[in-house]
Amino acid sequence: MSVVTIAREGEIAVVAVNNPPVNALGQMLRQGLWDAVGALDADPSVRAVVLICEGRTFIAGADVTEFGKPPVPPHLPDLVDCIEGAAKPWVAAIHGSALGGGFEIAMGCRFRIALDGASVGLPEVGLGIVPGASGTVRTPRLAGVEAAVELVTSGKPVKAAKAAPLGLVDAVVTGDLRSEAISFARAALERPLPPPISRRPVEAPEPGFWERQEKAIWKRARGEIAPLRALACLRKAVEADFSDAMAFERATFLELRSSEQAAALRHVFFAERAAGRPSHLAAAEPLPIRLAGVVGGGTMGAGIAVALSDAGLPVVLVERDGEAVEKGLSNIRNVYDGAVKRGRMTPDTAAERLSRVTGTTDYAALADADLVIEAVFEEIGVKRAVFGELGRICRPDAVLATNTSYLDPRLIAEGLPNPERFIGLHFFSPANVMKLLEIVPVPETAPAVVATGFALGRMLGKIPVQAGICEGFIGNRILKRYRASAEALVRQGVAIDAIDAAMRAYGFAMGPFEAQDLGGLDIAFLQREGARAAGQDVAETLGDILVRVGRKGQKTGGGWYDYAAGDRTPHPSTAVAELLSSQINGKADLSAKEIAESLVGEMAEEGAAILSEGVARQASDIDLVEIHGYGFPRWRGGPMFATRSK
Ligand code: 3H9
Repeated sequence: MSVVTIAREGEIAVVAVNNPPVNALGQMLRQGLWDAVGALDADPSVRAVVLICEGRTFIAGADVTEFGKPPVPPHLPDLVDCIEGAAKPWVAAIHGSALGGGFEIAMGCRFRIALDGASVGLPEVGLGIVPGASGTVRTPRLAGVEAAVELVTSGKPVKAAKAAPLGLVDAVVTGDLRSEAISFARAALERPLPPPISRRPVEAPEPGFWERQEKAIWKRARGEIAPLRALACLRKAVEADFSDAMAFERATFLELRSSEQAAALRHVFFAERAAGRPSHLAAAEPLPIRLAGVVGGGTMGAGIAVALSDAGLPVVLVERDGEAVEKGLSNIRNVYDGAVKRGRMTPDTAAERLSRVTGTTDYAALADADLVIEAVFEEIGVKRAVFGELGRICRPDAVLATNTSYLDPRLIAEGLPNPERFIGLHFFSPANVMKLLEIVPVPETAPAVVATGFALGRMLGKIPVQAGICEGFIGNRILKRYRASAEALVRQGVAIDAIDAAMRAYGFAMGPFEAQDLGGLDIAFLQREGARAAGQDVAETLGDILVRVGRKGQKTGGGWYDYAAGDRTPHPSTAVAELLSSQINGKADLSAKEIAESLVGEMAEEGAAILSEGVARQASDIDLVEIHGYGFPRWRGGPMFATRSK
């Protein structure tokens, strides 16, 4: 079947694109559209053209799978020019998303109308590139410099309702898009046509605008190059003429397309899309989830309840007594209040989502739940008692999940009737925000239950990754190695703040020691103490030395660093230097690059061990865990990608 077909509605031609799954602009589609312009220009009975797409979305952009290959004509910028230069006006009829090259094609059209709920955007910076078919040059001419800078440098799509007042689309319609677009085209023919976007003037911003933007983007980007390069293209679009700006954009696009950062971001793009639908579960049918339960209303349980309610599920929250139920519900309320305060949610939406959660002390309320997630205190006896109750009360086919971080799920499940419905679902705090979900089956877990874990991940908008059983699963095991390796550098005489600064320069928001001060050193300490009490041989860490004198992090006024009261700025601590002096041998002189390479290398080495033991199914899963759970810079592609032999 052809990827482009042409139909007629009187004097209006309707060009329909059908290139599943997302109508990406592969060579065949570009050629098809190019030929359509020629054919319709040559047909005197056609007065206007509607461009519409089949399937789930308008054109979602260039075909990213073509990026590693030599470009084949017709090139996208030429196609956009060709549509713009057509003798008849084209109207882009947008549903789903018009993204990247898709929105650039829409800007080649004389008009853009969008279905209510559709979005438009230029997400290229997320792929380590800049728009390469006039996105940086036409957008400021269409919607002004400020809107263009926001759209291009953030990469975030905007919904039609917001796009219309910005001038990105001419009209928002409801109902049947095809007939609305045909009516729009007919009406447009009755009026003088607006000039093509390339010929519209662009107003320069006020003095200092570019410098301010550059500073803000530089700070946000933390080493990511595409947003700053995109800003440079936008500036050129305002300060040079159209064709010079196009040449500048094209050169920047081609340079970045073959950059290491773009390769890393493409790797993450495809890994994320593959994550939700693992091939080994292709034959397993997920179980339906209509009613969910959460046991435990602490920070983690409340966050999980919010995530479930946000996805539209009714949630039963079970706690051990009335006071704990109230506390759990108030934890949930606080999350929604915070979202309203920050303008992320309307009060009505927050109230509706809150009302989907009911609190109780009675396990019987879980009798009809399809899924129950246990998020109680990390202690084996407490968790087993919960599953004792769940085994008694819940339907035999209900999926029962533990949110343990460190305990062995096999021990938690011991004695549970129908253990094939048991699974570990490891959320990351705050559970309603963090994208990562580690899915940890026990040997008995049925494939359909594992598939249900993945389906839940998709439902909650998370990145689900399957992990095998070992201490810390994938993420916390690598975290442990990372922290131990950072401590080893301190023992060799590398300064604590030099290590943190090196990891920030690498792209992390925080270094390993600052991060521990923020989260508290005591949790990992207690865990080590627990293992020691159980007879395990756990070596004394530098962190242990600090916690033993009460330095648990910011909450105690000091950890690896000192803090002034009410201020989160870390100050290197002479007290810590004294406490640790007997542990430090030498004065290693490593550059920031050497420090980061050493620590990322350690993470990757642990990752390799995890892979060889079968704890992770593929290297890209480890990268996703680090990016979505531990702040690894996305544009580095994750530790496995960053250290792969090239
Ligand atoms: C660009 O346009 C550059 C230009 O400025 C200049 C060029 C000269 N290419 O996400 P989903 C696949 S850069 C190839 O699960 P959804 C995806 O891998 C591009 N394939 O669907 C998956 O494959 P599979 C700028 C693509 O409904 C399938 O489609 N555009 C592309 O949840 C379904 O994907 C973007 O960055 C692509 N461009 O979401 C848009 N996009 O089934 C990226 C998707 O084999 N795309 N695939 O696993 C998206 O954001 C989402 O796919 C979208 C649909 C919102 C459209």
